[in-house]
Amino acid sequence: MTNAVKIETVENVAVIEVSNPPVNALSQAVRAGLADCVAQANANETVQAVVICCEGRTFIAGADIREFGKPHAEPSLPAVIETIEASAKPVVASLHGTVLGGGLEVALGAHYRIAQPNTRFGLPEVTLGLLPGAGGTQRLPRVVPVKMALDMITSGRQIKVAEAQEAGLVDAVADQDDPRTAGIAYAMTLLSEGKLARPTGALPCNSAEDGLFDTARATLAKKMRGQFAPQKCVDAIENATKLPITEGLAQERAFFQDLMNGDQRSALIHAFFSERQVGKLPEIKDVSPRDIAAIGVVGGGTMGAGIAVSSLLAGLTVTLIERDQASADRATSSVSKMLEGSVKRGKLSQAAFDDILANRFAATSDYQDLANADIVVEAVFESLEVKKDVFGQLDAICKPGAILASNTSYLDVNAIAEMTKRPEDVIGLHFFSPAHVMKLLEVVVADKTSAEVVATGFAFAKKLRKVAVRSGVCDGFIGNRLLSHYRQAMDGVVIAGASPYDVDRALVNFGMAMGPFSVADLAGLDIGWATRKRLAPTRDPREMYAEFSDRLCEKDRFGRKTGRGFYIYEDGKPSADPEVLEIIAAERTDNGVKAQEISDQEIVDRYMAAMINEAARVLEEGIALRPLDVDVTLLNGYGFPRWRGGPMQYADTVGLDKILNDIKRLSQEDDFMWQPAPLLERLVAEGKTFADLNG
Ligand code: 3H9
Repeated sequence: MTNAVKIETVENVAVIEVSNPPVNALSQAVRAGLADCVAQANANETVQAVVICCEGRTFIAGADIREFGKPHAEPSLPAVIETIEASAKPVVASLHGTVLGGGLEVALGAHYRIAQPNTRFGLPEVTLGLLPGAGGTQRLPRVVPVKMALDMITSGRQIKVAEAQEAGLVDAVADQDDPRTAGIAYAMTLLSEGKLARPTGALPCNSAEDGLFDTARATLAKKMRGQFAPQKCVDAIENATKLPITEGLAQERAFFQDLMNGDQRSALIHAFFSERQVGKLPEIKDVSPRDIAAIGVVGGGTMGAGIAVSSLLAGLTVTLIERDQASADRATSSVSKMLEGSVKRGKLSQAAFDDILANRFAATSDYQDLANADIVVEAVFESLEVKKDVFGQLDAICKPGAILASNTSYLDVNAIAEMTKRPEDVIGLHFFSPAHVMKLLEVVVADKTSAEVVATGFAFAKKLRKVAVRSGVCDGFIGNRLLSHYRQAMDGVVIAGASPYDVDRALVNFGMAMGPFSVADLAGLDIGWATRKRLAPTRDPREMYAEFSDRLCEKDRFGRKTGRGFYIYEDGKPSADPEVLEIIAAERTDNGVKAQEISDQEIVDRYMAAMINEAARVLEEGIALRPLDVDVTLLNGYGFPRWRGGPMQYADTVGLDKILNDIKRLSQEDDFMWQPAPLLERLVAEGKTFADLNG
């Protein structure tokens, strides 16, 4: 027996307790310990019932994902669960915390389930590119309706106790707050009622309504485009309704192994761990963040209002400053509209909505109202002069220790910090639009920003339930700097012969949430235009400059907000516009370019090569600390397909030599745009990967 699992007898009940912090994952030691203890309990004549429970903050939260991709160590989880299910004595799983994945499968292998009132249940394997591989697809639809099992398994969503009890997943809700005591008491009650072992696998599978599986396949093909696991989940659950359990389990195992060996599984697990690693930075280790309760926001446009809403939804108090009372009133109405949306989606109660507007939100035109703010986020017009002016005013008014943050998406945070007498308190907090929805927050650390302020930036992001990535200062930080570069590569593809619609289609098929020209229309073409004008004086004459975007802006075609950009929007629906193609064709003619046929694969290759090459530079300059910071940025702010893991993971998957070869090939057409990044060349020469740099 191992330390991870211990067994003790209390009267006639054997209590098997797992202790494997932090989340009691099913490592080899836990699996072996469970099987061993269940065998001991069955061999012990004084034992009449068995309880499985866990120490710490949660029941088992799943298989140990760190073991995935490594050689398998016996016993396997399916075998352990079969041992539990085959126990001649009734087995009770006493649940608390988050009962997830393999943890829920262990609970389904037990004969009875009792749960603490705030327990949550889920089979999130699909979010890791897998299906439940230890009987979950076969046992869950034997306990709850098939439709519900299908929904839980293909979405990975967690359910609460009330739903679990109503569906039959838990038999009882505990009235003692200790899972061990609750489990023992429940086991004794079952014994007193003469209850026997009740193996889930021996129950008939619930029946499915006609067409359920085909509809699910079609819906998932759209909703989880490009992913294999959701379809395999449907196949496995359909098997449960048709095959004997032993065959269903064997098929499930085969599907699981297939998915386990695939790139999508490694990419999704890379994303999972990277999002947990991204906030672990040497500079803030053991540094306590400052307290944050009162937030100031300067500017009540879409961004400012979104930042205010995000903070309000996190329980913070917000004072928003606009230039005059009329603008402040408009900002109040935008904020309350966004909050109403949250009420409609069931994310906010009507009472909480009323409380926010009455007590936690104010919009004014008086900077003095920011005197007590713990942090002020500036979200005014993207002009260095305007921002410098705002920071001068904030410096004069805000209390000592208040953090002054800029939401700039490109500008120099060092120059902004210089406008204050407290550059150590100045930081960039780059939110993404809509700020109350998008997960990413770039925490931009300027030369003089103190570690305490960086730590507070990360703590603030956590409060807002956002994923924060550290970025150094450069034009566009991590995300927008990459975007400028791959967008330029796509402008090159368009001049060479593809249409913006070809580019968007190829990249959406690759898995991007949107193509770059649709993104530009959504952001507003005037934004990119302003940036191009700002950078014009420093532009290198060797740089290829496509003018078609400027031509559109000159015609006041600023994208969605004006109803026309690269696309025409009617009732919000985009369609291709022949006039755009004419503008592009004219530019080709002016430059003596003969349009070539460019395949979708070539579009993807150029897009990825540009993104990866620039990311290698961003890494070498220390703007991003590790490749995983780049991946987390692109996954959470730029619609990069999670199942490809991010651009750095993608590069490792296809091979860095292939990326370098693409760049070298393209440099024959444009040797300014396509200069290989020295880091990429070095990694290829040394036979290394980006993952090797993650530490
Ligand atoms: C599965 O079960 C397959 C089976 O069907 C079949 C098998 C044959 N393994 O998220 P947190 C670490 S697939 C290893 O910050 P929270 C995590 O990396 C699995 N480590 O805490 C972090 O480490 P560190 C299905 C894990 O309170 C620490 O624990 N299960 C695992 O915000 C704390 O994590 C899942 O997909 C794991 N399974 O959230 C559940 N899980 O401190 C995945 C966590 O070194 N986990 N760690 O950075 C979660 O969703 C959340 O971690 C949980 C806690 C909700 C449990």
